[in-house]
Amino acid sequence: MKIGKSMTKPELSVIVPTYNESKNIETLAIRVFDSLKKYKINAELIVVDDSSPDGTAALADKMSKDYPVRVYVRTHRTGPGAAIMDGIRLAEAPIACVMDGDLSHPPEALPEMYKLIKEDKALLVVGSRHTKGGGTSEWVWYRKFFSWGARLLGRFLTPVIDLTSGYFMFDKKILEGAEINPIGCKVGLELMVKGKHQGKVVEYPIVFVERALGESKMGWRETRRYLQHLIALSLFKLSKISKLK
Ligand SMILES: Nc1nc2c(ncn2[C@@H]2O[C@H](COP(=O)(O)OP(=O)(O)O)[C@@H](O)[C@H]2O)c(=O)[nH]1
Ligand SMILES: [Mg+2]
Repeated sequence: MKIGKSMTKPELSVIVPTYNESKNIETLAIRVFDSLKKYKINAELIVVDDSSPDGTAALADKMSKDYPVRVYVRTHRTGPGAAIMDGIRLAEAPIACVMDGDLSHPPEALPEMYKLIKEDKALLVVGSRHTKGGGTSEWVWYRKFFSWGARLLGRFLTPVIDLTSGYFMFDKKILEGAEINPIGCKVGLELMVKGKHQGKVVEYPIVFVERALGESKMGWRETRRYLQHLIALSLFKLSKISKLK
């Protein structure tokens, strides 16, 4: 589906990949624009939907009558990573943010994250569950274990503690001259490792809220892609180190 142009040039593009988020998308849009309006930040919301059967795209499109929402519908479901990359390509603002559509990532953090970039304190801001003030709602032991394992595996790729966070904002300058092609959904990790951020990366504390409505779509496929992604990023890192020698 074609996507229109924004009416006025936004300062911030918020990108949300969606698959069956009809129970969350309206609340998400309202909370995003409410939180940004208080600080007079002119933003657009880009919903990248993989033809969800539950009508997420139609609901998001309805929101576009009242809010600067643009909807891009992909005909093939190739996963959140590819959807996010499409969203980044479509973003019209100089600063872009990626967040989940299930209300796990608090939109109320957007203004502070934005300020860090605007005030030149960061080129990449990661919404972090593992920095002082951040957290998660109570997780079952195996989820904690997998999350810990996923972070441990990526430890030598980046100093960022919450390296698997799906909530991140960046100045689009960090894409210039960088070859960004993530395997799987960890686009944030790809930017941490390959983005031209000159080390200006800040973790901003967020409390991750468990999805209340709808279902999680993450499974073994994304886990496998994550492992492949770690291998690709490790090779990238090693090739950079050997070039320096
Ligand atoms: N466009 C698109 N979005 C997806 C797909 N799978 C998941 N998502 C979205 O990606 C975000 C994170 O997915 P979620 O199921 O909440 O993963 P979890 O938080 O790891 O359980 C949500 O906004 C989902 O709607 C997909 O195949 N295509
Ligand atoms: Mg989720």
